[in-house]
Amino acid sequence: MTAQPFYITTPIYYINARPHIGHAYTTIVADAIARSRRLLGDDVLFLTGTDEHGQKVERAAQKAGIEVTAFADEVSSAFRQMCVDLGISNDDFIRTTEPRHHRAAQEIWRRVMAAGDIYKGHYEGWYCTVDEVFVPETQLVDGACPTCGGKVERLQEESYYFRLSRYQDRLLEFYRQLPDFLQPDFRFNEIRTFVEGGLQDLSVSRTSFTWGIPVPDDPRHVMYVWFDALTNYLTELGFGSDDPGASDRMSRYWPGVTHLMAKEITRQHAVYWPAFLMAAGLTPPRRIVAHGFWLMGGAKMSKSVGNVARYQDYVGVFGLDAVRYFLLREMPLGQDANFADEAILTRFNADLANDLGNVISRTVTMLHRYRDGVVPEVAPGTRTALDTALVEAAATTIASVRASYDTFQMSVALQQTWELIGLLNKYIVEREPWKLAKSPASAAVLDLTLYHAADTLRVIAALIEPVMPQSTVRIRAMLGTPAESWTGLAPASLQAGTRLGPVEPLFPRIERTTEELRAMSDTSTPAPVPTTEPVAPVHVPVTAEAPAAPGASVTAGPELISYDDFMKVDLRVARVLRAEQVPKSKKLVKLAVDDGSGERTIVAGIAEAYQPEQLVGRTVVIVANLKPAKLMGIESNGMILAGSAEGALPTLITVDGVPPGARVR
Ligand code: ME8
Repeated sequence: MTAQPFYITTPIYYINARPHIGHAYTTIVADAIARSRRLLGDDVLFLTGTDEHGQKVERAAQKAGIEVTAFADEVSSAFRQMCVDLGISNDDFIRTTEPRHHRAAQEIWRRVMAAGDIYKGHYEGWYCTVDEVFVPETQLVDGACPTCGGKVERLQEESYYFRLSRYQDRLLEFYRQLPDFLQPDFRFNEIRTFVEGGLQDLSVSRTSFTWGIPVPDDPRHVMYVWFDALTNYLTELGFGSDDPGASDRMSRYWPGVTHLMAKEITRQHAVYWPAFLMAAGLTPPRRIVAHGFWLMGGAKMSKSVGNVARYQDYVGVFGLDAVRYFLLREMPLGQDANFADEAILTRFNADLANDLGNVISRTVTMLHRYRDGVVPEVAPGTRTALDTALVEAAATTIASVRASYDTFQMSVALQQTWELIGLLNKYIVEREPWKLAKSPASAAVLDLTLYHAADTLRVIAALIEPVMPQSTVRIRAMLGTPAESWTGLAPASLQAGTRLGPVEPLFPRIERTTEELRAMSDTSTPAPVPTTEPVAPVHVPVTAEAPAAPGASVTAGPELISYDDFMKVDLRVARVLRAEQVPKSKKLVKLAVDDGSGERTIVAGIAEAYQPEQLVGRTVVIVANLKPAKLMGIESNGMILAGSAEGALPTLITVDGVPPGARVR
């Protein structure tokens, strides 16, 4: 089967200021869509770039006291860098100041002119430079721009006009024929209503400044920035060039394009752009997808207003995949969402550290512990209803995630994937592999459980790949499984005998208050170095025994002890002075701790969860009166306490601010 072409674009961003979370969002959404299409075997072309002409940019350069082309180079490169920083898989980055784009914009102008749809006139009216739009007097709100609320200016100049008024019927007919042209539906309805209300001819050139593409044969005029900018989508395909490959590229990728953007520029894309194309004898784009706004403090996050969050700060604190996850999960397509530190922190710790991170470290740790790090064989006919239900849920999730991507509902796709993660967690809790491991008679059920847990994780790793590509690579390294596409993705197909890699913490919990986070993400300060607390660390007794199951029942459980018995255990606060990995041991770390009365050595089984340097300076809790024991030839004097979900890596119990030697009770 030959690959289907799939062309996707972001808006090209104005370079009046640096990129923020809003631009990061659209670019990440486009990236996730592009990646999903590649996983489905499509021939993807993914374009982003910068929109560099117009009065807004010219003024921003003047304000910065920099020559406009140098200003454009500098700010455009910040958007290019954003793509690198965010792991964007764009195939090209276009700048409207490039000669190839000048050629394309002038070519489309000539065609529209030749069709008789551009004529010279005189514009007298209002203009909003922030939005780069002409605002009819009747639409002013208290004398200000109805979109951004900013000041409008009075213009009075000679101008070319595009005969937009001629296109009302053709546009409405086009909309009728493509009922999913603009998503979501309610936005499409707004656009239809706007066009049904009648269209006025559109001013498409300016004479009062020069930072733009000259109008062919009349260089006193520069093209209206939107006429110039929209053409970028064709420039990419070689439109207007004499490149012999251009017509093949045009027929391959046009008109089957998906233009992604936020809602404020749907009119330009769904009304003006199709009309310009019709006038030039070209087919309008196939699809427009309009998402909502990220709000900050209730208002749209905007470069022009200045209430922006820097993506760099959040990537620095949470890591790239976590930011990508948050943005795509938090905003359902078409709706606005609030950008708040609390929400990111909550999602990070709940969805990533607790749900996903835990189930991975649990499963991989148990496979290492109980099956020497090798995926076991499943004996035929041993699957029970519980296993079948998990396999079926994985198959359903694959289908539903694909369907959600088809309609650009990434937030729904992630929700569906997290439901599967929840089911997998339940499956493990129900099976209690740590109990099965204690009885040789349960070996086959344990094999089955570990096999299906690892297999479901393999499916989950594939499903999150478009949004969290780095995490997918890391999960596969732990599972020992190869990259795989979405075309043949199916549950219960993990190869028995696969050797797992070492377990590593994927999303260490972040133990910070939102105030601390706010200070870190303060846009006036440079991006801080990430200092995250590692996830789930364990308690430290190094025994061959599997730890007790969580939530052991009190009635059937161990004997109750008296207060006096409890007080026999001397729990003390200690501070880690030095730490080093015990040679030839995967699990052991040798620690020198200050217990308030002096220094002592403790050997702890936490090497898989912590790097030695992460331990130094930590204030931990130790059992101070444990009989000394020799571990790998080193005498250990005590034990460090940690908690861990069954099968997961340990998290140290820390008591920051309490001095060494203090009693814990
Ligand atoms: O409009 N929430 O460029 P622009 C969500 N050059 N998305 C946001 C956002 C927010 N608060 N702020 C910005 C232009 N965006 C024109 C486009 S295309 C031919 C020309 C994103 O720099 C969103 O994609 O103002 C929005 O549509 C785009 O940035 C606007 O970028």
